[in-house]
This record gives sequence, structure tokens and C-alpha cells, in this order.
Amino acid sequence: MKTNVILKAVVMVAVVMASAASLIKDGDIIGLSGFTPAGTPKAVTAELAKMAEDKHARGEQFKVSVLTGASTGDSCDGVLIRANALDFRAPYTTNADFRKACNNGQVRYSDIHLSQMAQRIRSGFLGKVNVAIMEACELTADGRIYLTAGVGISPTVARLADKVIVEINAAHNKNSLMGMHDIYELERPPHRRPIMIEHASDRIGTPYIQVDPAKIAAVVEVNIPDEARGFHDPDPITDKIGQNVADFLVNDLRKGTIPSTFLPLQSGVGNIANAVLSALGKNPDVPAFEMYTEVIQNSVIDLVKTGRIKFGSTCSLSVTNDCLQDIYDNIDFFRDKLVLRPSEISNCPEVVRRLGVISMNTAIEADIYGNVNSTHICGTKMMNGIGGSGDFTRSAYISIFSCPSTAKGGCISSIVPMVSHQDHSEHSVNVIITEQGIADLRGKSPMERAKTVIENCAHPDYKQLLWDYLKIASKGQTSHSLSAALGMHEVFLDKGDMRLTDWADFKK
Ligand code: 0RQ
Repeated sequence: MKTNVILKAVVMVAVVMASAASLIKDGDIIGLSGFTPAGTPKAVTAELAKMAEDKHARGEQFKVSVLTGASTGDSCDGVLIRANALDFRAPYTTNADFRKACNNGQVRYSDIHLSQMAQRIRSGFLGKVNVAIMEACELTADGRIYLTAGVGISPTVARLADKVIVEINAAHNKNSLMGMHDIYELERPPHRRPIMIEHASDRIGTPYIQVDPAKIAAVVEVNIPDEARGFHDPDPITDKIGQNVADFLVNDLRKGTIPSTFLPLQSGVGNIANAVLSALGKNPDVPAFEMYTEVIQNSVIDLVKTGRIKFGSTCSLSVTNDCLQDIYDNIDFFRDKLVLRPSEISNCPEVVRRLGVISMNTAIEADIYGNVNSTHICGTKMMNGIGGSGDFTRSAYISIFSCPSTAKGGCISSIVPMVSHQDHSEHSVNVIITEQGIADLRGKSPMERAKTVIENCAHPDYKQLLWDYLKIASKGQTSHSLSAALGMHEVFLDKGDMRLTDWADFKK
């Protein structure tokens, strides 16, 4: 890692990393650029963690609150949580050490819809932002910040913060990146205007963030690659799920419920998303399509290159470093095919509803009636957070959730009588897909939905158990046995395998 001291662009004050971090005080609220590790600052946060450790060693109190666009890399969430330097954090995070800390009560974590972060900060719900740290590829003397591979809440925290620290990261190619962003910040109600995006490729803002140059308190120059997250290798189950999602969409296209020109897609992060996109890309019945999404992974870039994806609107290029370099090297090809937006625009329900976005997200578990848990294992342990899944699901033209039908070697059924925590309700969820098949819930009553979900999505090891649950359930519009509804979870916690559930053990 190369770390240089450079002259502060505006008032010409030399700043080293440690003195940039020392601008941050105990109790401060810090707003960060980026969305996923893409575009997130890496050097000042790492220095901040060291500073916290030193202070703690001297018996001094030092904790900060961190507001981000989405997850970050280990040089942010990881180092700060291990240094016990975090009091509060919002929203989504994927860091394993952070996950442990929030589940054991070490840190206060607020899981917020990503599209709402900027608005909540602007409205003062999350306190006063003291310091914004922005990763940039360029900063001008008049206060224009050109961001890198992710945007998130940058425009809002940069504008609201008392002080702005800019990390100029030479690992990014400024000649390629400048012009890729479309920065637009929403007004506060009652002055909010319509967001004039009618197509995924429409631009409504500026390619940079404008801040008051007087607020730029430090500039540090670094050369640190993005901390792209690794995923498991594709496997037959994720491939089958991907194929099932593609089959579902092709069938709707044939029926005409999806127009022949297709509709923009949103897809979450991970292997299932990659498998779905790969299956769609290979299917000759699916016309070349657009993405209106929050995260673009390698699979999208591959399909842009083959012409199967015409345009990608996103909040971040959450791709491997090789893939990012490929984009930078071939920017003449990619320039009119990608745009990077703030999360309140990339995930904006108004735009999602207008464009008719088809959302595809991953569930931890779904219940037989179509409610989805995306965040909590067995109702108590936070996994990552809701991310943008709620922003898209609630407003989508068609909302799809997929997951493997079982987890933990078959000891857990992802299809359960009642979700142990609810993020997306039966009113918003249209389709559930596992490797077993497709449950199209549109136009169905709760009892019809239960039959479709059990028949088409549950693993054969759990089908009879779920049918038997319906037999013991008290009849109603939505039949349930309140004492047994979470029985499979209880048996897993008790005996380590949901298959050992015996409904006779539960009070009817
Ligand atoms: O555990 O890590 O110990 O192996 O959960 O599951 O199958 O590896 O899948 O990494 O795609 O994560 C829903 C968490 C899936 C993610 C979730 C265990 C499983 C494994 C991870 P291990 P997989 P993924 C885009 C939109 C919510 C936010 C969202 C997520 C681990 O996709 O956070 O969609 N989504 N955002 O074994 C117990 C179950 C389980 C279970 C899975 N029913 N019970 N454990 N696991 N199901 C992102 C952004 O917004 C930026």
C-alpha cells in the first residue's frame, strides 16, 4: 500500500493519514462514501481503528458512529469493530466480526432500507454528521469531488458534514471514472419534486459532488484496490435456481405479462444472482435487457460485453479488481452503458415502480404463505441486513425471492410454516423459487399459496411435515397453529435438525 502526503487542494495544508484520522473525535458521527466495499474509504478508517486502540490502551474512551451506503470492506467495518471503536452503525453490513458484535450486544446496529438512508440523515433522524470521508478519483480546487466505484449516501453526507476528508485513491482510473456518475440529491418534503428518470439510462444530475471547499479538512493520497468480496463457487443448486428464475421470466414473456421488449432487472448480490443472470443471458428467448439495480457484479459486465445487457444503472460496481480494470481499460465501450447513482436514486421506489423493474433477491427463509425473512437466523441472530431488497420488492413489477430449499446440510428447511422474522410480507412477494421449483403466488389466496409453495418449493424431506402442519393448523383465511408455527425452528435449536419435528409435541 502506497501512502503519500499531498497538499490539501484548497488551503494548501499538508496532511498525513494519522492527522486526517485525528480530526475525528470521540462520539462523532461519520458518513462514508461507497456502497459495498466499492467506493468505500479504506485508509482513514484503518487509521481511526489504530487511534481507537491507542486511546483505549491509555484508558481513554473512543467510539464513533458510522453511517454508510451499504456494506463496506474489512478496512472499515472489520478493523473498527475489532478495535471496539463503533458505538452505532447503519445500515447493511456483511462483515463477520461485525455480525458477531451486533449479535452479542457490543454495538448498536440499525438496519434501514438503503433508499431511505440519505433521507433519514437529511431529516436529522440519525443525528448530526460531523465528518464525511469520501473516496475519490479527483478533487478540484473549487470543491468538486469525483467519486470512485460506488456512490451510496455520499452527496448527502458530504453536504451535511462539518468537515470532509477526501481519500484520493490512485488504484482507480480517474480518466475512466470521471463522467460515469450521475449525482442528484432529493429535496426535503414538502419541496420534493418528481425524479425525472423514465429509462434506466436517463441522467438527471452532475458527474461530481459539489462541496464547499472550506469544509475540506484533509486530503490523503492512497493506492489501495477495492476489497471485492469473494463468493462460493457456483454449484448445481444455485445453477438450478438460476435456471428456474430464467424459465419463470421466459414463461411470463411468452404469456405477454412481461412486454416483448422485456423490463429492467434488479438483482441482489451473490451466487444465485450470478446464476440467474447467466441463465437469462444464455436464453435466446430473452431479448437484450437493461438493469436498474443497486449492485453490478461481474456477471452483468460479462453480459454487457456480449450485448445481452444493453445498459446498467447501479449504485456500485461491486466487481473483482480484474473486472474493474477491464472496465477502465475499455471505457470507450462501457461509457454509454453504465451509470453510477446515489442509493436514494438507484433504489428509489418511485423510479422502480415507474420503470416496472423486476426484482430478484435472496431469502434466508420463506413461509408457506409468501412472507420472507431476509435478515435473521432463527428470528434472533442478524445475518447481514435488509439491504435494498425492500426498496425493490415493495415497488417491483414482479418481485421474486429465491433460496436453496434447505440450509446447513439439510437440517434446516428454508420453507417454514411461519417466518421467524419478517422483512417482506405476503402482500409484496409475488414469486418464490428454490431449486425444487417455482411458486407463482400472484392472484392466489393464502391457502392456495401455501399449497403451491409446499408442492413446488419445499425439499422432499420436508414436504410431508409441512402438509401435516396445515392439518393441525386452526382454520382461517390464513391457517396457523400459533403454538406450532415456529416449531420447526424450536426443534432445530433444540435438536439440530428440523426433520425431527413432531407436531404432536406442540399444543394445538
Ligand atoms: O451460512 O455462511 O455459515 O455458510 O446463511 O447463505 O446460501 O451462502 O447465500 O451469501 O447469498 O446469503 C439472504 C443472507 C443469503 C443474503 C442472504 C445461511 C447459509 C450460509 C449465507 P454460512 P448462502 P448468500 C442486495 C440485496 C438480504 C439483503 C438483500 C442477504 C449463510 O442474500 O443478506 O437481499 N440478503 N440485499 O447456510 C439458517 C436458514 C438459512 C441459513 C441461509 N434458513 N437458516 N442459516 N443460511 N439460509 C445486497 C445489497 O443490498 C447491497
